[in-house]
Amino acid sequence: MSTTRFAAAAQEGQVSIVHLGLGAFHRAHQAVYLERYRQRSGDATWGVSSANLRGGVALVDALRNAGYHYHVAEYADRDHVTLRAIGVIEEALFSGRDDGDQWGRDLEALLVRMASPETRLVTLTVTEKGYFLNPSDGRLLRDDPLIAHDIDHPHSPRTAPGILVEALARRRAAGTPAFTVLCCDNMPDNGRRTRAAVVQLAACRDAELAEWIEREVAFPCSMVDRIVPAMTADDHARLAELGVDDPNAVVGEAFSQWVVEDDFPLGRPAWEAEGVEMVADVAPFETMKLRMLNGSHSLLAYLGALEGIETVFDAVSRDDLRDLLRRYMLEEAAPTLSMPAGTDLDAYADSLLARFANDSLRHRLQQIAMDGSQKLTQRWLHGALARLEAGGEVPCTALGVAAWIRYTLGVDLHGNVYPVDDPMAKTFRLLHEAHGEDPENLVSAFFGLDAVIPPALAEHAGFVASVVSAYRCLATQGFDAALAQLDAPT
Ligand code: NAI
Ligand code: CS2
Repeated sequence: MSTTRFAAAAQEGQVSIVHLGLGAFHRAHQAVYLERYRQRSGDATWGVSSANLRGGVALVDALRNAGYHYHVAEYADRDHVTLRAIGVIEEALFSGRDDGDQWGRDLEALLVRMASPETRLVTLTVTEKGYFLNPSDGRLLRDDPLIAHDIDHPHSPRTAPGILVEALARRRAAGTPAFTVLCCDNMPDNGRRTRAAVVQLAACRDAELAEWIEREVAFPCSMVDRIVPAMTADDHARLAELGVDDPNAVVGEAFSQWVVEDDFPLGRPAWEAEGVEMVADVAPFETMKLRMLNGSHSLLAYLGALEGIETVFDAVSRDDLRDLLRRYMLEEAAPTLSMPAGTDLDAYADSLLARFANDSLRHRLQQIAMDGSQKLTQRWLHGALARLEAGGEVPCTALGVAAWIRYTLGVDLHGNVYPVDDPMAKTFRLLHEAHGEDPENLVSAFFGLDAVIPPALAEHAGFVASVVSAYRCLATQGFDAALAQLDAPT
C-alpha cells in the first residue's frame, strides 16, 4: 500500500465562509481545497463555520469533540491513498430537529455568524431537494410544510432558503454588504436556481427585500466533481489499518474538479493553484458532468439495484453494463452538449468509466438511487428531449426511465424489498397501487408527474412507447432481456 500523508495547517483560522450541509462531500471536496490553499499560501482568513440543517447533530458534536479536525482518504485505487488531516473547519453548528423534536439548537449562532461583516461567502451542499424547487420549472414549493413554516415564521427558519433570506435581511437592516452565495450541489444552473429559491421566498416576506437580494447578492454557478460515497464500517476499518481512528473521516476518489463562475464581490480565496478552475461560463461543464457522469450513475443505480447489484464497481465490472454506459454517454448524452473547442467527449467518457472502476470505493447504488425525482430531470430528461427534437433516438434513456419507475415499487426483480428514499415516495407507491399491473397506465401516470417529466417529453409518443415496452420487458422477462431488447429492431 502506498500512503502519502499531509498534516493540517498549523495556523488558527478566521471564519469568512459559512457552509450549509456538513455532509461527506463538503468535507472531502471544498474543505480539502481550502486546507490546501491555507497550507500553500499561509492565508488563514478563509476558515469555515459549517452547519447541519437536517439530521447529523451527532456529527456536529463529534467534530466539536475532535477540535474540528478530521481526515480525508483520497484513493486513486486500492493500493494508492493520500491521507489528509483537515483543520479549516473552525466551528460546527446544528440547526435541524433533534431527537427531542426541538428545532434550531444553534440557529441564532448560525444567523449571527452569517450576518457578521466577517462572513463574505456562504456555500451549500444540502442535496438537490434542499432548495425546495419544482425540478422541471424551478418554482418554489410553497406548499411544502417546511417552506410554509418559513413563510409564517421568517425569523426562525428551518430550510436553507429560509436561513439565507433571514441572514440577508439582517445584513440589509444593518447596512452590511451582502455575502456571496455559492451552491455546490448537482443542479443545472445551480447558482441561478439557488437565487430563484431565495428571491421567491423573500418575495413572500417583503418585496423590497427580494429586490435588494436580486440586485445585491451574487450567486455564481459551479460544477463540482469528486465521488465521495457514504462511509461504511469497512471504510473505517481500512483507515484504522493506516493508523487513522477517526469517526469523522471521509473516503473519496483521488480525482477532484471544481469549476466556478468568477463572481465574488466580497472576494474569495486565490485557490486556482489548488486546481479550482475560475471561468466566465460554467454551464457547458455542468451540463456535461450532469448528463454524462451523473446520468450514467443513475442508469447503473436503477438497473443495477433491480438486479441486486450493490456497488458502482460491481456494476461496471459487467461488460453489458459498461457497454450500456458507453452507448448512453456517446450516442445519447454527448450529442446534446455544446462544449468549448478541444473538449474530447470520448476521452471524458473513458475517464468516467475508469473512475467508476476504482476498486477502492464502495459506492452503493442505493445511495445514488435516492431522490430520483430531484435528479432525473437534469441527468436524463432535458437531454433526451433535446436529442429527440434533433431527430435522434434515446433507447438507453428510455430503459433507464423504465428501470426508475420499476425501482420506485421498492421490490427488486428477485423479490428483495428495499426502502425508496425520495420526497415523492408516497406518490410513487400510490401510482403503483393504482396502476401496477398495467404498464401502459402506470407509465402514463408517472409521465403525468410534471414536476419530474418535462411535459414535452411526456407528450412524445415514441418515447412513451419505448418506456412502456422496456418496462414490460423488465417486469416480465427480467434484466438480461431488457438489456438485449435495446438492440431489437423497433
Ligand atoms: P451526505 O448524505 O453526506 O450529506 C447530505 C447533507 O445534506 C447533510 O449535511 C444533510 O444535513 C443535508 N441535507 C439533506 N437534506 C437536506 C434538506 N432538505 N435541507 C437542508 N439540508 C439537507 O451527502 P453528500 O455526499 O455530502 O452529498 C450532498 C450533496 O453534495 C449531493 O446531494 C450533491 O448535490 C453534492 N455532491 C455530492 C457528491 C458525492 O459524491 N457525494 C459529489 C458531487 C456533489
Ligand atoms: C451521485 C453523485 O449520489 C449521486 O447522485 O451521482 O453524488 C456523484 O457521486 C457526484 O456527483 C460525483 O461528482
